[in-house]
Amino acid sequence: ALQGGMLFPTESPSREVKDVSGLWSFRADLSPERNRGFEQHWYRSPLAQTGPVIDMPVPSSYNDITQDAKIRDFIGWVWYEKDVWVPARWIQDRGARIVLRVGSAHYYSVLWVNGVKVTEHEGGHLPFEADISGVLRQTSGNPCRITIAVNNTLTLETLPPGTIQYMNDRSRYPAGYFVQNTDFDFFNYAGIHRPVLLYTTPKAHIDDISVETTFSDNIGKHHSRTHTDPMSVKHCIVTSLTPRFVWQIRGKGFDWPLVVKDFNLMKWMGVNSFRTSHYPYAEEILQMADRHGIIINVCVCVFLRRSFGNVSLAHHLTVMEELVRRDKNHPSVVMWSVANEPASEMPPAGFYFKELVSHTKSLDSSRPVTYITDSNYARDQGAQYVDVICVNSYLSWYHDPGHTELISLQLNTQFDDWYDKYQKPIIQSEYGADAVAGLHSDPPMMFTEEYQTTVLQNYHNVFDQKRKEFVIGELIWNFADFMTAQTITRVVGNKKGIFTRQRQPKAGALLLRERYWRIANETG
Ligand code: GCB
Repeated sequence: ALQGGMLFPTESPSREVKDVSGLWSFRADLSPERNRGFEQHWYRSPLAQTGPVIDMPVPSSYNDITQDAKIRDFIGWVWYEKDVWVPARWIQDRGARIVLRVGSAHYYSVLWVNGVKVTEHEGGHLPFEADISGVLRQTSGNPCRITIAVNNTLTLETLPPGTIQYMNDRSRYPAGYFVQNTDFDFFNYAGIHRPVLLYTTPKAHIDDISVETTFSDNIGKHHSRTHTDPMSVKHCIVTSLTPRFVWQIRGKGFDWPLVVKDFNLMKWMGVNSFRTSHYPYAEEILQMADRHGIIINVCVCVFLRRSFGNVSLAHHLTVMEELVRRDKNHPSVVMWSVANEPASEMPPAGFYFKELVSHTKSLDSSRPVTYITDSNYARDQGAQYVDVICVNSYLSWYHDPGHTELISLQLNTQFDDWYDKYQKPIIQSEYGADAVAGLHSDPPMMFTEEYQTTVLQNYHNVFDQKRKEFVIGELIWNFADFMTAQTITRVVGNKKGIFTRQRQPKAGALLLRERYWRIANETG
């Protein structure tokens, strides 16, 4: 079990917060073993003394900041460093506890203060912190030097998982050549993605709070029910979509203008819900959702394609603990999702999801738990344990490309199969088609705006029938285009957005806008 709470740092008469984000010094460890930084103890002295450094903004992914493809595609340890002034009164006040907190860094992080290691953390999207009062008071002087080493390597034991593949054919690859393989399609952006804060609390302080709300109506505004009747979720998610907070230049770095723009776009469209599809979003985004009455399905991880071993299960349980600890008090959070598109037809998946779902319920018995499946209903091993069945499908895209006339039949079959087997409410958690903005054809062809809207329209016709029965929600994939790894199936990224990466609407956005407002008016 986790030690202590993870309250969002907020200023108060007894607590101060100092944001030390901004410009940091940076170096990628390009040595063949990626281990020179640790061998040469780069944390012991200022980073500029052990080699060249460049400017790196925090928060931001480092990948798109420079003109160097080696940095864009880097796998391994990168080193960040910043000198910060800690207010003298914090040091002198022996009753003050001084904490260093990182909102998130992808994926594995080690932190030093004045050369002394203060913590390490595994996991790319949740906060971690260390009490540095002792170190600051022992190590002499100001300013204080913060060093953070971050490693983005993904293995079968990480969430999301990946594999490192060494290419040993010397006639085709130089010695030591390796690639990072992943099963997910978003670019593996890396670095310090959310603000770095110093904050104080008194030594005697409240460490954690659990808000418990009772459920008094069927609208789904209340997040924290004492028991969960899955069917009571009905009507709470009607129209929704999946934003991806991945923008140009800053990658996955937290960015207020983008967050506010995206909420404005969601309100303009009449969206009442979104899904943090593949990893936990920043707490600031959850706070925005609380304030604007938009509900969220929070997901912890994506694409468990091959690893259902004990090591990954143990880590997955820990990440669920970190997620629930961080997000349990947000009224906007209505459901926990433990995974996206796992290989849930593999035999070990049954045990894995039984453990994962029951553990999550033991952490929070008030919210439904789900995972998102793209498996066949007959082979899926985990749906028996979830409260709501969430299905992704890409009819007339990855199957029967070009044949939108098949959507109606195939989608009806999809829903009926799942419902006949489980009698549980169903959410269409992804559907859509790539559209390169500005590409047109009539009759529609794949990759044009017309094709995307035709796919959506065909799905919507079925949703409108099934909504009267057991389909309780629909989430378009995707809110906006986003960057992916370079592959032959992606044209400078995934273009299934209804907005471009620059947040301009394609025809699909207007179609959905009309639909969401109409449904909102119909259902009040
Ligand atoms: C999915 C995944 C999502 C992909 C999408 C696609 O099922 O959940 O991460 O981006 O399909 O476009 O292929």
